[in-house]
Amino acid sequence: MKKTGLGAKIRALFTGSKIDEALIENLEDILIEADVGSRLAAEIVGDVEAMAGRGADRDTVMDVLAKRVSEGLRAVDLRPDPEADVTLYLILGVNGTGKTTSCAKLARYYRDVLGVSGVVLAAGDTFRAAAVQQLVTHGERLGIRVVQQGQNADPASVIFDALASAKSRGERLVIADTAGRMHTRADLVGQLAKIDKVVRRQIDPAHYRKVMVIDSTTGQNGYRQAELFHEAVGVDAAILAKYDSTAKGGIAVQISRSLGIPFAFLGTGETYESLQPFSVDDYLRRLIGDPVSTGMDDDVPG
Ligand SMILES: Nc1nc2c(ncn2[C@@H]2O[C@H](COP(=O)(O)OP(=O)(O)OP(=O)(O)O)[C@@H](O)[C@H]2O)c(=O)[nH]1
Ligand SMILES: [Mg+2]
Repeated sequence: MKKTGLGAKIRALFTGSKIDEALIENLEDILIEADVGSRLAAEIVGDVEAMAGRGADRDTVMDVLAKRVSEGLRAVDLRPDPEADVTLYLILGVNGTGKTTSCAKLARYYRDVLGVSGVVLAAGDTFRAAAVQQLVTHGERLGIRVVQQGQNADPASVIFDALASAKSRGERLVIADTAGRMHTRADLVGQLAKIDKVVRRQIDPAHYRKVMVIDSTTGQNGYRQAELFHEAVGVDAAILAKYDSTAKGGIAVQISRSLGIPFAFLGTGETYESLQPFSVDDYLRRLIGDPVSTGMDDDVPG
C-alpha cells in the first residue's frame, strides 16, 4: 500500500509561491484527513493565514505545522521502577486494536532491550478460549511465562495469580492482556472498572499503569475510545499501534493534547521487534516526513 504522508501532501500544495485561499482550504482538508482534529487544523490554518500576509513560504509553514502538532503531545518513558518488587501494566482497549500483539512485543522489549529480569504475561482476556491460546503461543515463541486460568475465568483473579506468583519467584514485571471491549458498551467498560478496582487492592498504585492501545487506522473514533476509557478507569499511557499501516495517525495529537494522555510506544508492524518507545520527534518525522527537531522529547518518567 502506497502511503502519502502529510508532509508530502502539504509540500505538493505549494506548486506556486502564493499562499491563496484555495491553498488554505486544501491545507485544512489535508490536516483533518490526517486526524489531527478540526480544532487544531483550524488553529494551524489560522497561523498560516496570518503568516501569509507576511509572505510565508513552504518551509515556514512546515515549521509551524511541526511546532503546532507537537505542542501538547507528550511522550512517557514507561519502565518498571527498579526499587519495586513487582510492576503491573494492564493493557486495554477496543476490539482488535492490537492489545495481545502489543503484550507480546512489550514482554520482548522489557526483557531483551531493557533487561528487566522476570517478565510475565497474564492472560486476562478470558472472554474467548482462542484469546488465551493466542497469548500462550506468544509466550512459547518468546520463552516468556504466561499465567492463565483458561476461558471464563475471572480476569482479576488471573492477574492476582500472576502478581502473587511473580512476587514469590522474584519476577519484576507482569503485563496483563484484557478482552477487547467497545467503548460504547457501558456494561463492558464497567467490567474493566471492576477489574481495575480489584487489582488496585493487590498492588502499590505507584507501580501499576493502565496502558491503552489505540489503532492508528481507526481515525477519529480512536479519540472517543480514549475519552470513554479514560473516564472509566483513568488511562496512564497509550500505545499507538499499526502506525506502519497508515499515513494518518494524527489521532495521537488529539488524544494527548485534549485528554492529557502521554504516549509510551509506537507499534510499527507485526513482528515482536516492531515496537519502539514513543518519541515526539520520530512520530513527527513519520507524520510530516521532514527532519524536524522540536526539542520537545523530554520524556517524563513513567
Ligand atoms: N501492521 C500492524 N499490525 C498490527 C500491529 N499491532 C497488531 N497488529 C495486527 O492487528 C491484528 C489484531 O491484533 P491483536 O493483538 O490480536 O488485537 P487485540 O486488540 O488483542 O484484539 P482482540 O483481543 O480481539 O480485541 C493482528 O493481525 C495483529 O498482527 C502493528 O503495529 N502493525
Ligand atoms: Mg487480544
